[in-house]
Amino acid sequence: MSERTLILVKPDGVRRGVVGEVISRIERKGLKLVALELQNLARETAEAHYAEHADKPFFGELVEFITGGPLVALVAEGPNAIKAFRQLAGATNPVEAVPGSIRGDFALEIGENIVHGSDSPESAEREIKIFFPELG
Ligand code: RTP
Ligand code: MG
Repeated sequence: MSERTLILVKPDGVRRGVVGEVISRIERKGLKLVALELQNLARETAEAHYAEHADKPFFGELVEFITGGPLVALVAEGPNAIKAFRQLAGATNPVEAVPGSIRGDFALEIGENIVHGSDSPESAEREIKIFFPELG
């Protein structure tokens, strides 16, 4: 069954110049792009997106980081899109992410791990509304 996922190339990915590389991997996998935009997040938007982590010790840093420069938000669609992109992204901590995955190939630290991908259909629905309200 086709589903949608919200993907971010985080500010470190934009700064590092790997936006094209990430999008290329998404397309190569067979996922279809249905929305794509460079965005500068307001603090409130970042806090809403990462609300599940509000009580974590790294929350402040996470919000600073994600609002620290432009990011690329996109929605991709396809069969098992959510799981498929999490697989492309690799483990949250880049030193545990396998080579061949985005984080495994491009990152070293958990706080700067290049991409975000929704982790469930419920998260995807919530996050797509935050970044692309017009998609509802
Ligand atoms: P994301 O939400 O960004 O796609 O990453 P994820 O699902 O793989 O990981 P999650 O547990 O949702 O964590 C969100 C982001 O918070 C940062 N983090 N820092 N310092 C730490 O221990 C720590 N743990 C998580 C990471 O940048 C992670 O992507
Ligand atoms: Mg997450």
